[in-house]
Amino acid sequence: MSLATDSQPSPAAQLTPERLREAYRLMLAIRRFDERALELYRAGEMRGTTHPYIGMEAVAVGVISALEPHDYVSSTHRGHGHTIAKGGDMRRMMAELLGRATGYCGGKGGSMHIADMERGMLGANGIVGGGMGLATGAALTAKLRGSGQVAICFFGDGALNQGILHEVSNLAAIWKLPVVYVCENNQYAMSARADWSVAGGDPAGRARAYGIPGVTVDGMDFFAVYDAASALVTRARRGDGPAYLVCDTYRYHGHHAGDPLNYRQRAEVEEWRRHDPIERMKRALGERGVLTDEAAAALDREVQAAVEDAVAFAKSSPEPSVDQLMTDIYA
Ligand SMILES: Cc1ncc(C[n+]2csc(CCOP(=O)(O)OP(=O)(O)O)c2C)c(N)n1
Repeated sequence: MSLATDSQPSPAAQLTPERLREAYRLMLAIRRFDERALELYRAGEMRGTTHPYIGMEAVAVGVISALEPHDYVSSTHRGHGHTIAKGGDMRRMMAELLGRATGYCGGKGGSMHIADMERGMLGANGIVGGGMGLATGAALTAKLRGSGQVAICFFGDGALNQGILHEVSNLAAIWKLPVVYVCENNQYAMSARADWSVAGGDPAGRARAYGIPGVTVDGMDFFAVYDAASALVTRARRGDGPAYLVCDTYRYHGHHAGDPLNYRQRAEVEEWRRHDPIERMKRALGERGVLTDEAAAALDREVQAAVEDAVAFAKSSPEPSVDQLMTDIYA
């Protein structure tokens, strides 16, 4: 479905140089944070695991850049990118990964439970499709309160086949809720290929069953993601209801840090890497005269220093004390 209405410049064409550089910085931050998290896992410094967002940065940043700060986001087990793009604190994230009391969940939740309610980040989620009810519920509250907020529901291609997606899509459509369902089609659910496991061949086409827009974009391209997300968020905010946005993308690394990755061909990985979202963004900003190579390198150094600061903060933080064992639990 095309959302083009007139000959107005695209939303991305209207972004200021500052906002473009900030988007680039956020994409770099996601990559460097997750590269460092992988290193810490391999060095045996992290208990549990982590699901790297590396390769998919244009999706989180493209979509979340189209939001207002008070809008909502629900996440997945692969949640670091969403949290960083929503303005999350890398110190508290890293502390959570390393099980420290200063982490987002007091060190008791780990990578898959990071939430930041003050920033509208409703939480990562170990249950595939678990964010769907959260985002839809948040959109319902926004509608009932008349707050003008929009909710984004990020989920993977594997979650396309969870039953709850049908339930929330139907309710959101009949109640015209301000929610956009963003499918991060990174081609695999663990080792299951999307082109084998997702019936019908066209995930966005499923939106037709609910009478709502379904749009597919190149999820390795910040500008394509931002333009499509802006259009869908705008129509949701003005009361026209939900939509599906499918972003075709790729995870460069394994499903999680310990994945032996014996189910895909090296040539396939190399082909996707040729479309690297960060390199493409850097080139595009260079062509627009918004970011020189020197400025890009300086930003990278700045981001890496911030990640190292987060690691130092985490390592110097205490582990949760024994008296915290029974706090923050329901039963
Ligand atoms: C309800 C449920 N079923 C199965 C799992 C096991 N599981 C964890 S991640 C995953 C694959 C998810 O794939 P996708 O939704 O495409 O997200 P991606 O990992 O590709 O980002 C599965 C099956 C789970 N955590 N929850």
